[in-house]
Amino acid sequence: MARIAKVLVANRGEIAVRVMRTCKELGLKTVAVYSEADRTALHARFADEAICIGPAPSRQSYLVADNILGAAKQTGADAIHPGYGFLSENASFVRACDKAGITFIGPPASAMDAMGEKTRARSNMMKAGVPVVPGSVEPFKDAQEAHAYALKIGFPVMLKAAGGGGGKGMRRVDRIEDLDAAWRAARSEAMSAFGNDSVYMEKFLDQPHHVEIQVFADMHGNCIHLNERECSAQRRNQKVVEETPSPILTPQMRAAMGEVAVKAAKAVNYVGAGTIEFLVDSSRNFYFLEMNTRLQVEHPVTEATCGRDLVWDQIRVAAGQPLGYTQAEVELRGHAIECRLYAEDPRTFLPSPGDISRLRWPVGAHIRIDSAVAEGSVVSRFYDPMIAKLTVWGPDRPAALRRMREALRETVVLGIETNLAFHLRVLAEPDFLRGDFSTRYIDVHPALTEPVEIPEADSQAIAAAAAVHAAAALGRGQPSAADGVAGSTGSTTSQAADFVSPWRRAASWRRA
Ligand code: MV4
Repeated sequence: MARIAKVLVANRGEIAVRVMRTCKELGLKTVAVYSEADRTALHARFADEAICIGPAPSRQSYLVADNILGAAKQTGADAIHPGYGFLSENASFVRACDKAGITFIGPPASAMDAMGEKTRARSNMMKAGVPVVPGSVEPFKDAQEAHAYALKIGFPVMLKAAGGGGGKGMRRVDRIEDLDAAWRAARSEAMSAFGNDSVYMEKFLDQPHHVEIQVFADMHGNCIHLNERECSAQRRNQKVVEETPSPILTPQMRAAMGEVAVKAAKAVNYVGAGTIEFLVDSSRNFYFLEMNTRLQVEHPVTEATCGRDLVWDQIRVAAGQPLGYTQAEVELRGHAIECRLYAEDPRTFLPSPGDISRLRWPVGAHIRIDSAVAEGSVVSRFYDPMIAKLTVWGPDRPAALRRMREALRETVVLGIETNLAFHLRVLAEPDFLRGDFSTRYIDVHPALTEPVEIPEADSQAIAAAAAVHAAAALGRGQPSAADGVAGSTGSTTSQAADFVSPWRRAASWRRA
């Protein structure tokens, strides 16, 4: 049984803060690491101790295993939580932790190896009796082989990089005459993304759903699942909205997918929190896509419906304790939705770094904010532009959707551009409200991402109006004139609430 008393969080931003919160609840000491660009970042200030691990670029700081291990030794941390991204799925880092006698809060290196490469993962899953997307087991030696295989399984096909997931090195091919060009493109993209130009082939699935199952295993042979997350609302391989339960799953399908996910995790002797991603086709067949051997960004929706703290469970399992609950005890209560708030230009979807001049989060029952920014924070161009996650829970899907809409309407982020208005559009879009969407959802609803003409609004007035709205929601009535509202927005709460209409509050949607 490993002793864990001090946890170093090898990450930044919202996930670093989120992990530290649980550590504090457990009475564990926390160590933050930060780059020179993050000297004043919230995650560094949130920890008991903070160590600078290098210059702003992640390659010189958050991705340098030696610097992180050095910080752990210097501070006497006995465990490292990697968060997501960065070193979280790096098997050599896990081995380095093992060698240094530091507990890695995550799966063993061997499980990462077994799931890291897509072709290896597929062949491991096939051996275990887990359904995988039909296609080749091995990468092809040359274009000739790819041709022959495509003719065998029939078009359309998907060329995919063997080296890694996330949509890089992926090409849909509809006709034989397009195969050579796609083959070359996939290989070169795979090379630059993963340093490995191996490419294999799958049958193309049309408008699949992306449904993933949360799994959890301990060192004592217990392995369970905590239901699914529906992640079909994505743009360019970036998730924007996630929810659980999935609107397309029946209890029978949930049980079947859960059972397969547990089988997949057991086949690689998994320990800790993991996610089995599936593609679900229009006939509701489901296929293993890949395994994420980490805690995921969207874990709060699972926590909201299962009533568990997954980081707490991760720490206990890493310390060698049993999971402590059985499959039969896993709950699925109500419905939870997460919206990812990105600092991005609403027209180009390019990151929009800058200084946050005004910030107001929604308040209320069953609303959760995971964020590591505050008024005055700088959103750095060096890192992921996700600035927060809004998660709401409701007794059912319509209730959760209503709560999310109101939560978004209470949210104010000024100084940078965000996708707040995009989220409000999704939450008003009929197909989404019906739960009728696949991974092509955003592509087939171009109106969601069209710019809208809004009047130039005064940022001070908008923030003040939001304060009125929030005060009214809390039943505190009118704020004083000192809050700067009366003169600019009129004096009734209804007008003030009106003034914070989605388009205006997204003041970042400036006139094009
Ligand atoms: C597919 C597919 C259709 N058929 N594979 C995209 C990300 C990568 N992890 C796998 N992806 C896909 N693989 C076959 N054989 C469609 C996608 C896909 C997708 C998958 C999950 C979530 C969003 C997506 C958006 C577009 C395409």
